[in-house]
Amino acid sequence: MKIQNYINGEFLPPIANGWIDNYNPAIGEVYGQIPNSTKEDVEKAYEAAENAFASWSNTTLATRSKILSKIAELIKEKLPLLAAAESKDNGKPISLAKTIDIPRAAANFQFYANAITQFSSEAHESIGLNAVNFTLRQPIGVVACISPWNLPLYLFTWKIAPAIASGNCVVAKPSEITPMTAFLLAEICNEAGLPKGVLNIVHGLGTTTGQAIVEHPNIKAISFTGGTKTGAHIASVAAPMFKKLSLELGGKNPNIIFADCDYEKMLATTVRSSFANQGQICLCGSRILVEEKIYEKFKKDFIKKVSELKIGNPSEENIHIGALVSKEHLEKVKSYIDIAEDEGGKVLFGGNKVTIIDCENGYYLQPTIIEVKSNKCRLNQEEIFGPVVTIMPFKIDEEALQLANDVKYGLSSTLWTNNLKRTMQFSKQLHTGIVWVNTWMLRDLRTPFGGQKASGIGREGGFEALRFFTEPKNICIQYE
Ligand code: TXE
Repeated sequence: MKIQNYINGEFLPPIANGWIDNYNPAIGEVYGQIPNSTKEDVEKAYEAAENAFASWSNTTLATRSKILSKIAELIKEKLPLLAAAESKDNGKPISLAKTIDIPRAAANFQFYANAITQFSSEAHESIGLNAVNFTLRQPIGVVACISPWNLPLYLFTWKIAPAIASGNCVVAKPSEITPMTAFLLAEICNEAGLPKGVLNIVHGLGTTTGQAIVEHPNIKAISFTGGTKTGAHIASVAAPMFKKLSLELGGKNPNIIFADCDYEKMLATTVRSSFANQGQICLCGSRILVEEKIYEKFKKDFIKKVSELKIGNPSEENIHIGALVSKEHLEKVKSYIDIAEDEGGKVLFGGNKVTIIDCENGYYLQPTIIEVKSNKCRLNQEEIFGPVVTIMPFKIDEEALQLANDVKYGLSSTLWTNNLKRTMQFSKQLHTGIVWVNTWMLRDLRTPFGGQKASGIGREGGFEALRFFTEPKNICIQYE
């Protein structure tokens, strides 16, 4: 099947007729093709967006809200189709796509359908000067949304929904590795009555299509989620043009476990936070730090639980771990396991590729637990982004905090303790954008979402995203 670009409400092939193969990671076979769009396609998408802007930015909030709600409704209606497409494209268990990815994509639209009707700006009265200031928050114009392959529709819609809710028109690019649900979303947008040109989706490689979007002089803001290296590159291209940037990048998140925690809840959640979506979530807790007192017990119990996870064909309902997203990614993740021993680490569980009957060429890897001696090793410093976690013990709070913060990344952290004083001390001193205490991945869409340090700049979510996608303008009126 050939996916098409979505420009000005129409489905179009790429102008230069360049195509890329699309793989099904569960079986390692090509099952379709996607456009490798060039600068010309991006220009066409930009022009459609630019033409739609005057009208869309003047559309009432009630109308915008209604259209976004309709999109949410249609996503829910088509959940089985979208979940199957996501699982096939990405390799994730169908159960995960059905319960997390697709419901969240609908929730993103529903949330911003409501949020835009509640968004407000400030007024400042300059007392004694007979003046009043108010802030106009106007849409930026044509903006770009570029998203990755790990949570394809979930992250694509997390950007698009606030961008269009606040009156912008969008040129968007999903990952070339997982383009299918973005393509299906385009059909939904037409069905929901989204006016032509408000959302335009161009498919293609990061280095061609993505680069053309980032370089476009009139695309004034870029919301990007992806690798830290790509984020740095995009920032270097965008900075001289003074584009507004929101970058949600990689993580190397600590999962800090104290002996006084609710042990069973911690254990069950830690299995999830380590291996959900084959460990391919930027929020996964890939460095597990355990208080020495319970280290040996935790090690034994954790290995046992992880050994019970079922790896298999992602289209089957009862599996926990599906395929990694691509052959290249599988090799990258495996290369970290291969250096474990040289780095003084010991593989406690897993470490091997897995062959699944009838899916012999799929990209399967065992969930892998590696015990490390130091936080300085590459396994603990670099984002692996797969089903690989490291564990190491610590003795006291200060040591745990120091280890937790001793990485270049700062996206999220998880803390397991029932001590309130410790909770507050860690919450204040952890250098991450998100701190989960006695839970993981509990998301309230109103909260600011994003990272510190090499995990990015800016925040998504809630009104933060609406602020990002609008330009504040100070109006100062003096009166007699
Ligand atoms: O991501 P890329 P990749 C991390 C993870 C992974 C690594 C590389 O560690 O192993 O990044 O993954 C588009 N201009 N994360 O290479 O390339 C690209 O087409 C404009 C963490 O797959 O960053 C895709 O749409 N766009 C992350 C998007 O950027 C460009 C999730 C992300 O792809 C571009 C994914 C360019 N020059 C990977 N180059 C997270 N934070 O959740 C690429 N793209």
